[in-house]
Amino acid sequence: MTEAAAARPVLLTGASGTLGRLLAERLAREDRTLVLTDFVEPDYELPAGARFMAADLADREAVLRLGDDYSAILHFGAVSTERDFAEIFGANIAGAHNVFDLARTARARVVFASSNHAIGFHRRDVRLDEDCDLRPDGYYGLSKAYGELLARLYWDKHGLESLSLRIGSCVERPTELRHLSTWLSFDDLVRLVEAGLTHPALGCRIAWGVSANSRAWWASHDEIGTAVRDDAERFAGTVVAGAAEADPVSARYQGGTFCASGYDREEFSPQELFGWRGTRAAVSRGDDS
Ligand code: 15L
Repeated sequence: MTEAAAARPVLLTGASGTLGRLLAERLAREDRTLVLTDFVEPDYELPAGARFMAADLADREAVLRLGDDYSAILHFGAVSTERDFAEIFGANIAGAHNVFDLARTARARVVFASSNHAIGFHRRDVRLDEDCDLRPDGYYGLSKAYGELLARLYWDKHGLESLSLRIGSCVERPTELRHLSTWLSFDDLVRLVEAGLTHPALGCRIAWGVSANSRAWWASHDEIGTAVRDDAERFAGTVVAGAAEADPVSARYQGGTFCASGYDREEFSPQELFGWRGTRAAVSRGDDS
């Protein structure tokens, strides 16, 4: 980013949520102006120099009225759990579209809070790279997959830079077994977002939003994703099994309870979506077993 671009404000959507508050407080700096937005007023004191503008992300006019003078948009506003499609559609799908259009107008880069639920139907015994297949585990995960693809479209067609962070479980400390694999510490979240704001050549990238957990299911290759430091393992003695372990579907897949919500298949879904992949790899190795 040029110096002039760095001096333009940073817009944070979802500023009244838990992660929004954390980011507002931790990213505030003398040389950075934060504009915070949400449909409800923040219930905390705004950091020095920050200002708040209310907007419902589903309301296109309201989003476009937020102005067009931003160097970056941190898009953390969304319905953050599984809900019916209409609710997810407004805030997360129409909302992401509105926010990416605002970014286009502003020529701002986007740091998009994606989620592990975009890939939740991969089995827990499979270790994934960033370029794994999208396997959403509900309408919420589907909306995050949509956001990642929107980022890719706007890069290919409009040159809009973005970082999609596929966030695991961003909580103060791990409390359940699944978190030993999926935990993202608050400090690591701030590191990842700060890297998204300051990286000189962001391009269009996806990074796992997960700490350096010994039991992680996700292998980070991206230089931003590998900058995390914490490890959930130090909490291993204090976590409990949790709801995700009590149900066979939740316990089998990475998305946990989100996978079990509304699940009515008789059998488990197969790990392989494209059977020929295995066949082709075996043939090219000259392996006919
Ligand atoms: C998410 O994306 C959700 O927003 C959060 O509520 C947690 O469920 C988290 O994923 C998780 O997978 O633990």
